[in-house]
Amino acid sequence: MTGFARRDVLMAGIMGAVASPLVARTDIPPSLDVLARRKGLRFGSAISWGTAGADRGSIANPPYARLVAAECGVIVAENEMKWQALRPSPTAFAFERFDAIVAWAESKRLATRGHNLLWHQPKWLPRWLNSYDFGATPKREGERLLTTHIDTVLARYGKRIESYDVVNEAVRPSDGQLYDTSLSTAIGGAEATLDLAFHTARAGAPRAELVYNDYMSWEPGNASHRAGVLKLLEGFKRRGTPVDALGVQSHLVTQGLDARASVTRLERDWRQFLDAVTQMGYALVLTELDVRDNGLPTEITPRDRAVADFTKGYLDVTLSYPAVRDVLSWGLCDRYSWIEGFEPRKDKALRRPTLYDREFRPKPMREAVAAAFAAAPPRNRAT
Ligand code: 9MR
Repeated sequence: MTGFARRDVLMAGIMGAVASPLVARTDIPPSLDVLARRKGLRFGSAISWGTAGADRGSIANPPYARLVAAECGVIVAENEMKWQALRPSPTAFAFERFDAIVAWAESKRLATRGHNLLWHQPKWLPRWLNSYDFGATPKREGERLLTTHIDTVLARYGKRIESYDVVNEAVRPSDGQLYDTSLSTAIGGAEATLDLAFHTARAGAPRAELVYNDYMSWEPGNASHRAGVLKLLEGFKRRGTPVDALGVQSHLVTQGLDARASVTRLERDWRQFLDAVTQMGYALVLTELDVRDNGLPTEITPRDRAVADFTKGYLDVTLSYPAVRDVLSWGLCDRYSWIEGFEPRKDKALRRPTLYDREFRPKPMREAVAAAFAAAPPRNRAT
């Protein structure tokens, strides 16, 4: 099938259009999740909550929700399970939005990943927690707050969520040290706080996959971040902290037009890191794939090509590790990606970080992910 015909068929499905009677159903290209499953992997995406009619990457936006349901086997709430969303105050929980996302996923027979139970940085904790009075027995109060939060979330979702980012981004990229927060100061140290989070999660969800999730990546400038994460993972092993997998966020940054040359340059250090992680016995989950199209021309065709080739190179190397179980993109459509707000391009051209363009048309990056799944070695899935 030509690129155009494939795109039209896929679009017909996503946009809810009536497929042409001339097109046999067998011509519908397999979804990314179907391709992933052939290798024992799963494919998924982030999705948000939103009001009906709002132009957001949400469950209430029909074209976006259809796209996610069509391509994915697993979803993750982009923001709605975070403390900032769930915890308006020390005593309250606000589950409505995350509940709606989990219910939507179940109605589409999609699995849900939980992101996250503790984002270990003051910047990402609710304001009330940063200025909280832990009272006369701060350790006990800090432990009570953290364990109550985790217990409550796990009790509510039980077996409905089988993989959690228990701790998110605890390592400071500049020097590899752990952050401190009001909670960890009260509890008496960052390591003790993270350990408590994982032990509480294991007790509350004994069968769930427990993940430490971070954005140490393969581009230059990440060496101390990677070293810090390795040190943290070694510490977890030494202390018997129940951590099953490393979440490799995979917010990639292109390094210029020659993607092949970039991949060749980056591969060695990346393999060294993944070798170290997997030799410790951790599984790997690619949790937040997207691409910042830096150092690339404004013109769309070469830009999309380089993004796709860089993605393919990254996935080829990373999926060669059978320890990788899931690949999730951080949103599926350029229109709703966080990257535009985070770091706009210097030339003011709109970012193109995901698999589908602003009109929900598949981009070369989608083909790159599909090709990487097709090329990946098969693996056994226990779950
Ligand atoms: O994409 C998310 C954005 O909408 C939020 O404003 C932000 C803060 O909650 O978090 C973004 O998602 C982040 C994820 O939770 C953790 N890894 C980095 C992601 C991009 O910043």
